[in-house]
Amino acid sequence: MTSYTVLNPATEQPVTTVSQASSEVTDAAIARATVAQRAWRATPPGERAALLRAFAAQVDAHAEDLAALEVANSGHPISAARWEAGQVRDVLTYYSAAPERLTGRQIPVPGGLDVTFKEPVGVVGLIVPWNFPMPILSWGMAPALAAGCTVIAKPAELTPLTALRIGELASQAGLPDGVFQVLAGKGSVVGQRLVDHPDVRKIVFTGSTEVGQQIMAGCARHVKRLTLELGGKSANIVFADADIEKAAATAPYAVFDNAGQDCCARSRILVQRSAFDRFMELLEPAVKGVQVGDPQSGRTQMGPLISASHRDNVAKYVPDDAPVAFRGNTPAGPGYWFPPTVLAPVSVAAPVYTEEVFGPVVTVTPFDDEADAIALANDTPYGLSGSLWTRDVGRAIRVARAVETGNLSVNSHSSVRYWTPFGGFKQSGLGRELGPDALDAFTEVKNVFIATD
Ligand code: TAP
Repeated sequence: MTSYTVLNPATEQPVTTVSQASSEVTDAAIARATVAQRAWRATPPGERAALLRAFAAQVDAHAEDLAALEVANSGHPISAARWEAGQVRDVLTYYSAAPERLTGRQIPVPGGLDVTFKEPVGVVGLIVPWNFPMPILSWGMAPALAAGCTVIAKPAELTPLTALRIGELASQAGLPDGVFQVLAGKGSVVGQRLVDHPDVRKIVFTGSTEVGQQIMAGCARHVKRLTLELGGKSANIVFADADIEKAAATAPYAVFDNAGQDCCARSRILVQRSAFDRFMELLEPAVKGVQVGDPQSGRTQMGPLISASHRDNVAKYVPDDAPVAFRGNTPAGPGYWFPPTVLAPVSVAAPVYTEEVFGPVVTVTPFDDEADAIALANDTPYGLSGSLWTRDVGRAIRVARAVETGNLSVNSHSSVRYWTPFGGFKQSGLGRELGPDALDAFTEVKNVFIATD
């Protein structure tokens, strides 16, 4: 086995060293998961539900440790990391109700009785990115387990610590051996093996569109079930009739949350021309007021970027001659810091406007009318998230229906709610996670006809 030294992105100091699984170790885990799945799907629904509730209780009891681990591994501010650990508990609790509600249908047919069953797809490979290690793990893990699937999770190489700990908590909660396994390792080794192995029946992948395309091609060879949650370049559309103060005050949270390393980041702010100057006046103090610094402090709102190489990628979008309208601050000393940065005016052909930066960089662009706003918002291969601000209810509904995106908030900067479906249009992904129908992605419909004549 090889090993990987995890660095704290706020201090650049080693945190710990983690063993990385090989292809052979991955095969052994798949074999365990395949055997475990037969017993797990046969476990009475009430028992599966109770085990998921016990798992949620373990996460709750260790939420503070999990949050501290994420602060050290990912540099997330402690308040955000606490929310993330709570999200794992809440998502497990939400889906713990599902095993006992996994009902099929009875369909009227001549000559007999027709019923459908929702059968678990089997072993699920869950490939997780580094930006939200805990929530994204839970969005795939909890409904898959509830459906009667077994799960092998592969966290990102950079951020394995909370996933490994959650794997231990699953065992402590009493989940049988092989039902939920976490394999730290490289995407090109562990992730690729999960995609290529015929006994893994479904892949849930969250990450870049580029790797998602490769995974889709790999899954096609086995006609393997696949959910893809990919990149984004979402718009925050502000009409002149909106509550401009609120739109400007919340715009930094809509894009600088997790230092902009957020697939839902509204990294293109579009403002109606007549309100543009007023919006910029209000945005400047909001951006300069973002508290960037020690992730362990309860006052910190934004931490560092994940790595030195990622900071270099982000910095390429803001060269020395970039049109910086204003920017926030960063601490001096070690850490992969990048200040919240607002660019305007920016050409709609510029890479910073068209590409996913995945850092705390936002462009602000004026638009003339509703049609112009919709055209600008849709002028991207992505379609994951977005916000729009207006006091006109008719316009809110018209524009929300016209923007090609999977998740949209009106007069709000919020993104993901585990009670509601989440996923992307266009190159932002395939399929939906979360919400009441999430188990559809982990079950196959079986139709059975019973002759009565
Ligand atoms: P990627 O580089 O695509 O990596 C994502 C995961 O895939 C990692 O665990 C990675 O492992 C693994 N991987 C890499 N190559 C693989 C291969 N050939 N086969 C199987 N697995 C492979 O993305 P990232 O840089 O970690 O995350 C940032 C991206 O994720 C952004 O584009 C962001 O928008 C997107 N994202 C989307 C969402 C949703 S919900 N739509 C949420 C969060 C992030 P290693 O880390 O070991 O390479």
